[in-house]
Amino acid sequence: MKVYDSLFTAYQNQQPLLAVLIDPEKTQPEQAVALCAQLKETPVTHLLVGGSTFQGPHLAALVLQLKKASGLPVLLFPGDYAQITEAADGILFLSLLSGRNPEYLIEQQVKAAPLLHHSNLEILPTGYLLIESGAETAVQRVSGTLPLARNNPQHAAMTALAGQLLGKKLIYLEAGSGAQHAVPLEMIATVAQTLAIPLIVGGGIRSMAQIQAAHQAGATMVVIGTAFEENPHFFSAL
Ligand code: 1GP
Repeated sequence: MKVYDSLFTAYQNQQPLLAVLIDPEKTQPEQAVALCAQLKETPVTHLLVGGSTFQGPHLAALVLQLKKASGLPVLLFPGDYAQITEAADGILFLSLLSGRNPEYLIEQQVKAAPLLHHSNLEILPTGYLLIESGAETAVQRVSGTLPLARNNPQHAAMTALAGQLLGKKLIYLEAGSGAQHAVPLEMIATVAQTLAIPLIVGGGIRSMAQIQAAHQAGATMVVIGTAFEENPHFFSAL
């Protein structure tokens, strides 16, 4: 089954998905086997690969090793169009709908288009919403955009709905990697109730209780980056 079909089936069946974000800036291909060994017999269902600032040459090798060692679908989560490789199963083709910087609304996508034109990558059009989380995050700094207010779930829901109406297949609520505060549960619930497409939630989630709460609020997929980077046993301890 294609990746999006399986995501949509999970959404329809309210089956919780759990993704690990691997930052290629901090991970070498040789580390993939040991890293994936920590994910065996855990609830992890997908791997995302990407970062705000990565420009290095080893992306394809890393993705190939992760695919081989984990057996899980690997999706690109690029901070820049340079982070595209055919080695992955698919790409979250992001548009930063919370921001008002044309570079991340459409320019990066135009630069990516020739790379994706004849590609075999599964393309998953994704509305990406940055949510205020306490302090400035890398996404905010790199994109030069302001996040949406965390105390206005209705505005986040309408921004997400606009994304769905524009044809996005996924919405990603992002507090930012290492965020002080994760996306508020009330906001997850309001957005999820508004949408008819799967919702991804990440940033600042550091415990099983938070993962479960995000799923219960309506996230189809929860993304964990920092908690696993800091503790390789994070998932096996779940
Ligand atoms: C970042 O949502 C992801 O895009 C993961 O965030 O590193 O805080 O888990 P953390």
